[in-house]
Amino acid sequence: MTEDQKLIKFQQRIDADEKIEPKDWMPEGYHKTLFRQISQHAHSEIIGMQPEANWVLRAPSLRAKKILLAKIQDEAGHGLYLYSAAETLGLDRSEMIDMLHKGKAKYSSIFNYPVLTWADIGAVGWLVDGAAIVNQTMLAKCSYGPYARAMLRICKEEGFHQRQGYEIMAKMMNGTEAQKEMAQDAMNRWWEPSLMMFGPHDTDSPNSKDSMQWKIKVESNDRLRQRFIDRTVEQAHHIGLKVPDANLKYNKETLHWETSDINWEEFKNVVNGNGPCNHQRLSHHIKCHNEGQWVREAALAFEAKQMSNPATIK
Ligand code: BYC
Repeated sequence: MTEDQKLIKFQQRIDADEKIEPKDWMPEGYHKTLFRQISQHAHSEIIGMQPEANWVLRAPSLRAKKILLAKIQDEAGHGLYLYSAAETLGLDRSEMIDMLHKGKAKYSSIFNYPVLTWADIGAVGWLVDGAAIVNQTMLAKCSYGPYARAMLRICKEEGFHQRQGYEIMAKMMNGTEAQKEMAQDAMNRWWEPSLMMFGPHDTDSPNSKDSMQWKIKVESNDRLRQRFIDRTVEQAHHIGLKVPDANLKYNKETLHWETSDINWEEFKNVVNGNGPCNHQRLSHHIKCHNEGQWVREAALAFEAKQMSNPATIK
């Protein structure tokens, strides 16, 4: 088969909603885009543990601490599924981590903002995981089998994460004036960064055309962002939170909430490494990775010992 024929056949499989599996032929661009997105997604899950981990020791009750710990462990699991999905494309996890440390791979902009109060933990669960669910429910229909399958499990867990965040916010909005102010302040700081998670407008998104043709993404950045806005504005109003946008308006014809445009300068700045916590997040990751070198070496030595003595393999 010529290269052109392979391309036509590949697109026919995509159009017929067949899943592409690791050993199948795929165009170089498909491989590259998938690898970029899945590895970026994996890094986001792992870096995203940092702001929440800072609050484990400060959680206001044993119940809150247990829930937060379980959530953070879930995020680690998501990172591992995603690194495994990315590894099916031929690079191993250590290479991906090296790319992250050298600034050649990104992670989600949202994790470069500080988590200042307990209400921020609520806002992260409710808004950040809420935005992630909208995006990932779409990615569960992605044409690449390992990524789509990883998403199914991740989405189930994100549903719990979103609800625990909303519960924190609802409790605070039912509390003292100081707690209400704290919840509103967290909402004010996390609303716009959450909208940025969906990426640039469709017209400014260089990867969308190919990604949509290949069904890596099956819905556009703006469409998903609008879905998140419509859901979340109602949830905010339900517990008495104000959406921090003077131009927020319900359009009775389109049946959608309209918002101000996003501060794209800030988005670019954060994505390019100049957000409030970029340096802190990456240097912490590098430090922990280096400190964990002995664990990786011990695991390899153990594996080598097991392999050299098959009788010990259970
Ligand atoms: N942040 O052409 P576009 C979680 C980049 S973790 C940073 O639209 P694409 C959680 C984009 O990479 C879940 N960069 O790109 C964990 C591209 O640059 P490059 C996080 C962004 O890929 C712990 C350029 O901008 N979710 O839930 O078609 C605790 C142009 O964009 C961002 C994911 O990672 C951004 N927000 O679409 C709590 C979802 N947006 O690479 C919670 C997986 C855009 O060409 N990723 N860029 O240099 C995706 O779905 C897609 O990659 C995006 C962007 C929708 C984000």
